Amino acid sequence: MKPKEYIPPKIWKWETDHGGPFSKTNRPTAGSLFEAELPIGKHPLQLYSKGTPNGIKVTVLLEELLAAGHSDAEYDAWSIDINNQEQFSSGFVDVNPNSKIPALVDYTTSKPTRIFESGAILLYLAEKHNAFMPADPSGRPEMLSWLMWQMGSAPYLGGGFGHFYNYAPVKIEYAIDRFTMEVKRQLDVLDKKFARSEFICGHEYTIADIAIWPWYGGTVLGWQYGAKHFLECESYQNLTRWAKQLYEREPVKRGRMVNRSRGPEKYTVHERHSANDFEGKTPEPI
Ligand SMILES: N[C@@H](CCC(=O)N[C@@H](CS)C(=O)NCC(=O)O)C(=O)O
Repeated sequence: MKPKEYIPPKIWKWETDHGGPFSKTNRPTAGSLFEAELPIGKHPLQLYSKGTPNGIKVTVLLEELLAAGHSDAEYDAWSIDINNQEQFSSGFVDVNPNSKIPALVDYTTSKPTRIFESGAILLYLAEKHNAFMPADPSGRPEMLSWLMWQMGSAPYLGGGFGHFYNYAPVKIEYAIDRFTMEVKRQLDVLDKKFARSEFICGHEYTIADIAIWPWYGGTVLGWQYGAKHFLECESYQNLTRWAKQLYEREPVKRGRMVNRSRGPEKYTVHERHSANDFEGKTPEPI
């Protein structure tokens, strides 16, 4: 049966319940909804996040920095319950006026520095520590291109495909077709790149890999939207090779556990305040 056609009214009006799991969270206005301070821990970096793909990017990089010996990358990772509107507290909005995780505050600067947008946070941390960037500056444009590619492309995978395939209260063929087409094209872009190159920028592992992995690696490993077979992810063999190769890294495994809110307790480090928080925990196997 075809869904009833929607004729848009002259002016759109916000119904507080449009249906779907995010109907109580999403709103057409910005700004804080209530007064509350953010907690501050003892480390130089304070991360306010959740274990979604955008959050995982940052915790993977922080764990990579610590594993590489950058002890000033020690961080507290606080959990922001985005299903319970904690992203709309006055304290969070001061750090990110866009009310989305992840958001970071660096207390090592003369005045605390706030950073929001996961791509900006990756670049800030990589530049600050001069790590996970191409050793030769001539490689920087390629790395920035893939980092920006990820930031521009993933909303089609998450907000487009993931939303209409997995979350929308009605299955709309037109929307699923449109975003499936685009996501398969993106997966093919990556698969063709990884046929020629170990990492996204060649032989060096950079923040561009770290940005792409939770979204596109997570999709081909079957962690996103239950869509592995629908998208025929088995056919993207080069992308799958790269996704598995990254998940062999201990810091990647650890980063994926931090602030995680779904799945068994043993795979989850709800908040991370020191390396001890991983004790008794185990990464989810592929
Ligand atoms: N472009 C942003 C997107 C961040 C984003 O969409 N975060 C989601 C979780 S993955 C969020 O906080 N959603 C809560 C909301 O929309 O209210 C980034 O990369 O940091």
